[in-house]
Amino acid sequence: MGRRIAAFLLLAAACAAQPADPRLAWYSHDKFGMFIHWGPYSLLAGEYKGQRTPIGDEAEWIMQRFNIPVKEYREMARGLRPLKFDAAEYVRLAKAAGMKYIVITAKHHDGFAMYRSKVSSYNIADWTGWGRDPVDELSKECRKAGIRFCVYYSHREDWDDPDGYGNNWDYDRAGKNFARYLENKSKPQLRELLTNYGPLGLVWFDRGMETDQQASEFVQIVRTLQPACLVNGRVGNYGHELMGDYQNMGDNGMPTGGLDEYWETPQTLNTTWGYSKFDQEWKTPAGVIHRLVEIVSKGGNYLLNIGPMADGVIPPPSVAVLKKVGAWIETNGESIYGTSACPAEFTWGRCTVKGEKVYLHVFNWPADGILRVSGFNNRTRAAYAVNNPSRKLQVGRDNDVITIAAPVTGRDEIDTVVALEIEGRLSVRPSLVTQGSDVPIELDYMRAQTTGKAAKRFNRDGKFHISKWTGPADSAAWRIRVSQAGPYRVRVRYAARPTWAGSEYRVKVGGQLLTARVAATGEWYAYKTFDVGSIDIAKAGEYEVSIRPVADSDHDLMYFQSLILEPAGVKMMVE
Ligand code: FHN
Repeated sequence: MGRRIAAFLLLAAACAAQPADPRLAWYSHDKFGMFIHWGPYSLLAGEYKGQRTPIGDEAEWIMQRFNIPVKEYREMARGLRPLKFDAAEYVRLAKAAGMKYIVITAKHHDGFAMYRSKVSSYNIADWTGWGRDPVDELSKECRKAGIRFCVYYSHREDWDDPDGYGNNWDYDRAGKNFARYLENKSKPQLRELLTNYGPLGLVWFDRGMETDQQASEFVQIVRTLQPACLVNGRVGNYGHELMGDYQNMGDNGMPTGGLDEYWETPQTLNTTWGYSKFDQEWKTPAGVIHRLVEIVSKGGNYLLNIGPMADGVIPPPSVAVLKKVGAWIETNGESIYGTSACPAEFTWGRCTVKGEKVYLHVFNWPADGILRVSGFNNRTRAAYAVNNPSRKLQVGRDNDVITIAAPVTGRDEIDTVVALEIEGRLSVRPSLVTQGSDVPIELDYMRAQTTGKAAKRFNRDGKFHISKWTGPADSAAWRIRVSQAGPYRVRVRYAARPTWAGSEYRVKVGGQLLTARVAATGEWYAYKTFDVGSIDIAKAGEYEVSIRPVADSDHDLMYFQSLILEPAGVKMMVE
């Protein structure tokens, strides 16, 4: 092994980690939360005057989908008297499912408050004559049970308020005063939620905000009234930099690999968030467990939604699925809570890491019953199935591959978790990017090893990139195996804001260096591909490739997407 490659392996072990923010400690430990979408739309249950919201559509959007007049929707909402609502039952279910936090819609886009609000009488306690406050009841039951209580608040969208965003069928868009909506309803209601329900784990904003200034005012209200309370990424404009404490994937979204930041994906148990009597497309317990493991193995949190019916009853199929998920977690929870991402993928499943243990999640046992784990540099101590820790499994090595003999009995058909005890912290060999014949080598952000502050991130516009790098210690690097010697064009694909233009960066391929200056591409995420120069690869073999800023600065180098090595004579399509 060449000296350069060996140095790179050391670098890989020290790849960039999430910054440890103590406010996020509970969040990164807990991993699994319950999302609840509940409001007057649950009464309509996906049907308005014989028209249905189709499967795959969102039943909580029914007011907007059918342009239901405010007056009519308000009358309908009077009928929301959830006589069977039992907050303790909700919390028991979350606990039984292994969920550690609950986020309930305190106000969704229809503008109806699901708590007793002094700001607007259009709320469940006063408007319906029911007189109870489910947010209050839930917050108290959560506290008793040790579950973190959190609220969802749609801060921009409001189809009921003449000045709110989204209702252009009852209200003339041109006549709206959005700032007045923010001052008169949205901010005061947020203050109520932060004042009347004890400590909140987090506030979950949705649909972004028009300007950074407006978004930062919402963040500020949370920071002032409850400094420990977290704010999700959707508080801010989706097209701009993160303003909250962690990133949200798109609805039901999943990144292709691990990210170097805190993130969460909101997903739902069927295909709608609010209750629809038509939608019976429930995920299976295996589907939920595999998603949970995939999310945790990529360093994220799973916020899984239920949509209670108008009477307060949670649809029985969701209860059944969640209880089965909980039974698996009851046995295997140590492989989920408090773990961190595992940067390796296997044909048989995934892995999570805690201290000197790697949890191997086996979704499909190989036919010969031998689990093969490649890519780990560590020596091993022992292995056992988490559901039967006293019976040690045989561990061997076949060159670089760790082999573990499957337990003969007690395999879990959804996910058998094998704990592999290793010496020291997990060190994973970075994957080798191998060149196909005569094709460009594309080194993307996801396969990079990041160092220093450089971080793989979600850009909230639905794409991913590397950012946060401001100096020479922050880099992205790859190991490649080149099969074709000769000249190569080097191109870099990135987005850069106007104020970042002119910063120098350096691309290194083996011992060859190229230096270039960043060009502005637009205000935010306008990715473009730039030619950096050419290099000569004298012979086929393994090389290290890296990119980093040349000097320290007070801003990001770029939003990096990929580095492309293009053999001379092979043309790539670039935008
Ligand atoms: O529009 C909403 C939708 O109704 C639901 O609340 C989801 C949950 O993440 N968020 C929205 C759009 O992203």
